[in-house]
Amino acid sequence: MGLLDKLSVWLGRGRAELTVLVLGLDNSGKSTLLNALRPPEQRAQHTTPTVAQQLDHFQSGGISFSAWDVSGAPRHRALWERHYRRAHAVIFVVDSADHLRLVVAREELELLLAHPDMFGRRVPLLVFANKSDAPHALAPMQVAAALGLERIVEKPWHIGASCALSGAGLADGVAWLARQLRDARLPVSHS
Ligand SMILES: Nc1nc2c(ncn2[C@@H]2O[C@H](COP(=O)(O)OP(=O)(O)O)[C@@H](O)[C@H]2O)c(=O)[nH]1
Ligand SMILES: [Mg+2]
Repeated sequence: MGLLDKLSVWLGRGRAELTVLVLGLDNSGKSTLLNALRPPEQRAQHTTPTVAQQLDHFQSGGISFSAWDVSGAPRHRALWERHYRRAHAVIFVVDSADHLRLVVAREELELLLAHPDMFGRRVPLLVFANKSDAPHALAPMQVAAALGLERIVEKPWHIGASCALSGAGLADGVAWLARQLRDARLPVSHS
């Protein structure tokens, strides 16, 4: 059973259509993470960046996942921001070994949280301190401090270490997300 199947079982299958946005800087591991969440039969064996871009969306068990690189070209910003309105949860992926770009990740997270379609909404925010296997990877507590997570009050948030390559840490994070979504008593969307 894939992680995603577990998530839909935890949530109660068919209860609601859920949209989960997977956001983070390029190279943080979003495509790899999405591939690990995918049901095994849909999993890509080799992901090249070009192919991965097309593979960065999938739907299974009433849950849709979309991943977006939130760095670079500001003109593309509207591409992922238009999905904020419908998002039930956000997974923010950080490369915990990329110390230099943590400040950029923080800026992007702040833009996300301040966006009119996100601000004030109780959208659960799951942060993966990814690449925990890499040399010099920061611990989740250090990543949390660098991102300023303790200042977030209007959204439930959680940070956990992950290794998207091996899948380590993903189940714990997804279990937290499932609990948040279940407790939120989401209205069933008919869109
Ligand atoms: N060591 C390590 N490498 C990872 C991990 N997750 C992703 N990578 C590698 O980081 C690079 C970028 O990953 P990718 O999923 O394409 O990042 P994206 O740009 O956020 O979609 C690839 O070479 C991945 O194999 C991880 O947890 N640990
Ligand atoms: Mg990618």
